[in-house]
Amino acid sequence: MTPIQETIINKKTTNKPIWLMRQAGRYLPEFREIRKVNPNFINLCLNENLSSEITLQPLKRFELDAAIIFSDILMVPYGLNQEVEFKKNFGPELGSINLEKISNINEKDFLNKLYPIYKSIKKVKENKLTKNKDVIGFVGAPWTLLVYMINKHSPKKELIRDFFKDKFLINKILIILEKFIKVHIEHQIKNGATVIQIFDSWAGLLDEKDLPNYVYTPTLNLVNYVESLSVPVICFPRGIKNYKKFCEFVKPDVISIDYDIDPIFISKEIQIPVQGGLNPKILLADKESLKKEVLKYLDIFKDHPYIFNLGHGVMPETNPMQVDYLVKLVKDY
Ligand code: 1CP
Repeated sequence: MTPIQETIINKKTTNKPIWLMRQAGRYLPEFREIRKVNPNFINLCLNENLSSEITLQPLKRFELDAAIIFSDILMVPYGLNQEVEFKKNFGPELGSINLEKISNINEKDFLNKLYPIYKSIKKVKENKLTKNKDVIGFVGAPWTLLVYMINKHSPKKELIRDFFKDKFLINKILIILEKFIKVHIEHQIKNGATVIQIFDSWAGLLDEKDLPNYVYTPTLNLVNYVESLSVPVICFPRGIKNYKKFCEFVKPDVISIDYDIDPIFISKEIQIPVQGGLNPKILLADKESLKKEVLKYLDIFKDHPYIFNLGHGVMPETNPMQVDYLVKLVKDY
């Protein structure tokens, strides 16, 4: 069993496995080299040789317990034939939605478009660098994908006005998303993903009263689906206030927490395995401050099944030496 599986399945507390959100990416010079000559981000995700190489880059440097596949949550809207483009210094920009076009897409066309992602996972799984480690597949939660599909760019702080105006459209898209997210999960697992993480990056934009409809129920359906395939599932409903309630409704195998939530409260109130929490900004500080914060999380979760991770992705300006120091601190604890 891998260290992460021991934490999740056996609820082991004596080891603290570690991987980092956005561990493959912009803070690594070897990634920037590849990115420089591959300006089209979608094409890069669909190049199985390069995407598998990028996935493995952090494992060559650091003693991490998992690889997370180099792809993006917006590959699902792309697979559904919505235009998706990543613009420099702006982020994603999506095309307008043609409900008829999206409703008519079949599984075969979707899989054909995303086929290189599955090949890339297979390559990563077969590489000796992932021996006795997990390969993490992932999807965006229906709510977060809906936000990008309707909003058409990052909501940053707020949704476009009239976001909820066309309830028919929203409900229709949510049904289509659930179906194809499941297809995407299934094929990641078939090709070697051993854990699935569901990113709900914009769960925090919703009012408490809307969470059951847009977050709890759609996510629960996915959690049940992943569990039916006998693979553990990690949920990251970023920015919600009530993680306890989320866990009671959705029952994931692991809950990933952001850095705004009090880890002491979580360790007392939540019994299931926990992941993450450390503010990624602390990696930009000096070693002493970093050490203090890392030990804080490790101490709080000493007797809890805990996977070390951040409360959001590694920032682009992070020095890889700091990541190295962080991983060593966790391994030496
Ligand atoms: O080089 C570049 O300019 C591209 C930057 C980049 C990278 C490296 C983007 C654009 N996506 C990714 C990869 C990625 N995205 C991974 C795999 C790599 C890894 O984790 O190491 C994963 C898991 C994601 C997930 C993702 N994409 C999320 C969920 C997590 C989160 O950050 O909240 C979201 C919201 C996206 C959308 C996205 N992709 C990229 C951008 C700039 C954005 C928009 C973010 C925003 O709206 O603010």
